[in-house]
Amino acid sequence: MERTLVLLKPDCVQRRLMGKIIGRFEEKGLNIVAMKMMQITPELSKKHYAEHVNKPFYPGLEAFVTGAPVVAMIVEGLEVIRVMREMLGATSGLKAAAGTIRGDYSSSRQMNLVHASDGPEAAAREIALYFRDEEICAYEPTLTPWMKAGDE
Ligand code: FUP
Repeated sequence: MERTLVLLKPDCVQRRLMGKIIGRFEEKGLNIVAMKMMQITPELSKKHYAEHVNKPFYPGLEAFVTGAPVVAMIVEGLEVIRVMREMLGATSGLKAAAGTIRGDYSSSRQMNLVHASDGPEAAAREIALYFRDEEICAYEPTLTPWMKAGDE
């Protein structure tokens, strides 16, 4: 079982799309094991986007992600890091395939609604940035026997 860090970004909160997008994760059978609404500070933004801090688009990105609350969550599932990235689609909503979350709801590269970790190292780093161990509510969903075979 894998875990990934997902953020419903300020555009998602402001556009009242939180419920729809959380619903897609639930319908897929993914397991949300931590979730909170919070305001990202400039300091946290710089840590989260450390690889982009010196890029020309960073100041606009920081203003955007710190400009309204986000919902941070840890989502658990088989191969969830890849599965979640595929559910989100390409970074730009203009390029993302129809049927993906960004493809269906975003027409922007910056305002692409949702962030998800892009690999196991990023997931571990980002989960530690947003959550303390005691905020994680690991549990065995009662639906598991109807979501996958026992040997999957
Ligand atoms: P992703 O992994 O899909 O979140 O995308 P990246 O790590 O490439 O980019 C991080 C964030 O920077 C994205 F959410 C979108 C934003 N971005 C811009 O605002 N402008 C750009 O030119 C590239 C990325």
